[in-house]
Amino acid sequence: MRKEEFLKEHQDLFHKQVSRSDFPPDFVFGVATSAYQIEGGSNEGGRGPSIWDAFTRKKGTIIDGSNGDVAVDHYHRYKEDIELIAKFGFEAYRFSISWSRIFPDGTGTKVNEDGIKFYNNIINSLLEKGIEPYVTLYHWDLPLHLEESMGGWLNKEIVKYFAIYADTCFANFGDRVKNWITINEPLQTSINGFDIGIFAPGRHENSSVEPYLAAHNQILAHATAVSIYQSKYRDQQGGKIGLVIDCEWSEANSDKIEDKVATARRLEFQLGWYLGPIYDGEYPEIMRETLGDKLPKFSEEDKNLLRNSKPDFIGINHYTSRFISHITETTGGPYFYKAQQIERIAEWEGGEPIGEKGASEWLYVCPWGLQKLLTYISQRYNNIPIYVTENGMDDEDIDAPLDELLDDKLRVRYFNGYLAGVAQAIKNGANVKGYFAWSLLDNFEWCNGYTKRFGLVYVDYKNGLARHPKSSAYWFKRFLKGDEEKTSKKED
Ligand code: GBH
Repeated sequence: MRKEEFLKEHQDLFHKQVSRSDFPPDFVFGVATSAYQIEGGSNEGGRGPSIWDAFTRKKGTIIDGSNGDVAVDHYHRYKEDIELIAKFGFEAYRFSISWSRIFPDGTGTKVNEDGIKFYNNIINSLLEKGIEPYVTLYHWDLPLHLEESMGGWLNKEIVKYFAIYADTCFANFGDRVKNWITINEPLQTSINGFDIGIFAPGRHENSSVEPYLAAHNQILAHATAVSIYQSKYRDQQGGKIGLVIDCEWSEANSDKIEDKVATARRLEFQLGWYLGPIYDGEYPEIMRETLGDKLPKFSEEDKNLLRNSKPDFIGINHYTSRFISHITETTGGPYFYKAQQIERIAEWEGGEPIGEKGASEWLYVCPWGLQKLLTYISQRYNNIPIYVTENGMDDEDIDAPLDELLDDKLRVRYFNGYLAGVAQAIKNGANVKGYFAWSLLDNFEWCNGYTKRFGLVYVDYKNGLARHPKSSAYWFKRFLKGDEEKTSKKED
């Protein structure tokens, strides 16, 4: 791909000054987190263990040997954290509920009232400040008992337990929570959990089968929860429910037909794998052709369920983009990539990186990718309402004077560029309803432990987990409060 030509065609979003007025007035701006990454309090309030508690204890799984036992202690500091969300002017907060705080062994036999109380406190504190809660039911922290006793997502019985858990959350919180997300990034559970094995439960032994089974059961669990919400709660509570898919943008590496086909295939394997069943009642044709019997089948009953449980919106988690080319040699490497026969390229023709690099290996700053992704989803899936439920970048955890650590210039450029991309996608017709920055706080970044920092707010791990807002948090504040504050240079 030739950079000059490409960027001429897809305008350079970094140089647009984006403002709140580029978005519809009812567009929602929020900030996001997830339970295991921030809560800590792992043995408090009756919480049962999750697969991440067990996984982080295995040698070699987490780069710095850390875990989420304390994380950033949001369990005790949620009030302070909600103050921060309010201070920067966010209108919404996306967080996840830890399943094993509600049902310590996951089975739904005994509701843990302390868990209910904890999330009631969070929801009520948010509403007091006028912040709309967006609640994810599952952000990867499966109750350990469900993994150990029955194989977790590999066993179809999990659908039943997820349904009880979801129902319990709707019943307890749905009078105040109007936006529900069933599952976060089922792709990551499938691939990193059951093929590559870098996420809990860390399996890779049967990677030509298990990822597809784990995906299948997540899709059915999602649909069952939607169906419960829509039949039992929606009329009374008046909320909406959807799921969150993660997707990089894929751009063909050349005009060669095989590269274009590989790119389309890649998008089907990321988005279509989940949105296909949910919208069309079936996996994408290319997946069925490629995987044959390895891909589970939906029964008539399943199809009926899928037909009658269409989500109200789709959440998209998006961070980065890649050029894709077709390969014929697929020896070695995770099964998933073999199944797609793709090469994922992070360079322009000539060797320059596809974008500035974040701290994570996989993260390059390419705002045009989000614009293209939103347009693609709108066109491919019948103009469904979309929320960008995560978007952000990370810095390395380094030792430097605090004021330098807090002045996150690249992150400010990232948000400005990606938001300009969202605004452009909306102008071009995409039905985007809201945007959530990832993440409120530096936190436990899964297999990277505390070595990568995605926060708008710096957390000082060496000094009592003190919170220090970064420049990007103040950037959002000015952006969200609009022109009235733009004129005042003062940053409190
Ligand atoms: C999100 O996933 C998660 O929802 C969130 O919890 C997390 O903190 C955030 O990302 C930042 O990582 O090494 O090339 O195989 C985004 C999906 C999953 C993208 C892991 C990168 C590794 C890609 N991410 N993936 S690679």
